[in-house]
Amino acid sequence: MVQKTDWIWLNGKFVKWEDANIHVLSHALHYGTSVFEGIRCYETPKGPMVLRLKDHIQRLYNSAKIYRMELPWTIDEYCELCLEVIRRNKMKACYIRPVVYRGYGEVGVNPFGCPVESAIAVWDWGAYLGPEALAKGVDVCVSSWNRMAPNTLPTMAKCAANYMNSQLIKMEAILAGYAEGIALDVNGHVSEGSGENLFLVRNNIVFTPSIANAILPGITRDGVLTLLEKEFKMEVRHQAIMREMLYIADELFFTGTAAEVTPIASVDKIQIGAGKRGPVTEKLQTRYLQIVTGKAPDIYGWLTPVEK
Ligand code: PPE
Repeated sequence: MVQKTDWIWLNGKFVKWEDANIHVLSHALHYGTSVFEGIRCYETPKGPMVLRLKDHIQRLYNSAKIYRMELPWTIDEYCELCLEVIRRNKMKACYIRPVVYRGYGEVGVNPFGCPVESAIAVWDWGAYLGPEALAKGVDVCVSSWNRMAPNTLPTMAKCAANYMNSQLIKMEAILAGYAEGIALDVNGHVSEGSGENLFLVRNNIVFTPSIANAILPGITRDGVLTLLEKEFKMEVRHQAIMREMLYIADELFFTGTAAEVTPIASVDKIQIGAGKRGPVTEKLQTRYLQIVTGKAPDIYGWLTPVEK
């Protein structure tokens, strides 16, 4: 169970964790009318720092815009609210979950009669794919489920409804004994994990599915691309990736706010490279974690201090 914290921000007020409730006839519950973010706050030598706060809130606002939901707060005001939730709960490090949804109003598919509401919660969240995943890598499968086809559910919106597809991928993987599943897109090209973007290294070239391969445009993906291109001077190709490229990769890894940089040891029981964290993955993971935890200078301006 999620470890409770004291306060949740709900529609303009701070309420006790146990009082942060909504009506069972809320539109979001019946029709998936909700967009959200997942953000990490790291403990650093200069106090708690939120990673890529404005980029996440910008994506939240983009998701809301796609679904015609209007918010009364500016992006800067909403960022400040996230920081205030962390302060009130006195968190040193945490996961931040802002959610924007249609609440209680009318019933029926038409969402326009339901109010746009929002909540921000924080909690402690450790390694996403298990405690040993970051060092040892995870065993994954290719899912029998595809990611959404274009013109169905927009994958650039981080909408709750998309995560029904993620849940099918995740449940199938778990029940088959894997840590995670990789979904292909509707054309059979590699897309992403149920909650992570994917990278592949082969002959010193990095490959990652393009935005058109039904992925969420990950903010960790963006950060990792910066490090690979600017610092490691590696060639990166955003392209359609064949399933079999996974099997013959030298290295494979997931990226995500929750997953950070997680190596993949095998796919469909085929060992990837040496079957453990590869050299590029290790270097990247180390550099990424050093920046986000404030052990290396924040040269890209990724961190926002929580304390005023
Ligand atoms: N794809 C999907 C489908 C996804 O859910 C995430 C984040 C990513 C890619 C990576 O995006 P980014 O976090 O911006 O680098 N998944 C979030 C939620 C996971 C959950 O179980 O909840 C996360 O990592 O916070």
